[in-house]
Amino acid sequence: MLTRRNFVFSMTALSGVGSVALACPAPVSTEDQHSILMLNADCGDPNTVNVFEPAILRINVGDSVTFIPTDAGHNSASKRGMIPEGAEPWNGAVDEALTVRFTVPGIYGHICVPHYEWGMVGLIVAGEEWPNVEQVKKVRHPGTARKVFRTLLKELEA
Ligand SMILES: [Cu+2]
Repeated sequence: MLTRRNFVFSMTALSGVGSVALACPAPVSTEDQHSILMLNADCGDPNTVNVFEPAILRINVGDSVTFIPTDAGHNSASKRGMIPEGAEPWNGAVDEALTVRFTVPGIYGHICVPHYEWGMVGLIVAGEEWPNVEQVKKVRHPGTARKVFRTLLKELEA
């Protein structure tokens, strides 16, 4: 399990090594348990701030995902209109880990409430059938979230 202490340690260990990219811990995944890190900056691109890592996560129906508060100030909440019919919405507390199990196939859009309009959003895709894909595309978003969701959906369908 990833802890804040591990993360701080790895940051410290790498400081002074020159221009190494941000020391981002890899999200831990087992067969049916996955994690999404909530970060202040993208690991590969420090200019992209406030991100879910990974931004797109594909899982099997029935798998669980834990949102991990690697950096402070973030949460994950399902976006209204962007989860399949019959699925349970979620709204995690800022700075707290939250585990959600995905029992309904489809696409799930989620947002960080404090950074939604700045584009801190992501997609979780459960299973190979996406009954709600057209519905998901119709949802409107403020600011940068619009562009990021559009990019993620394009990536997903590519
Ligand atoms: Cu955030």
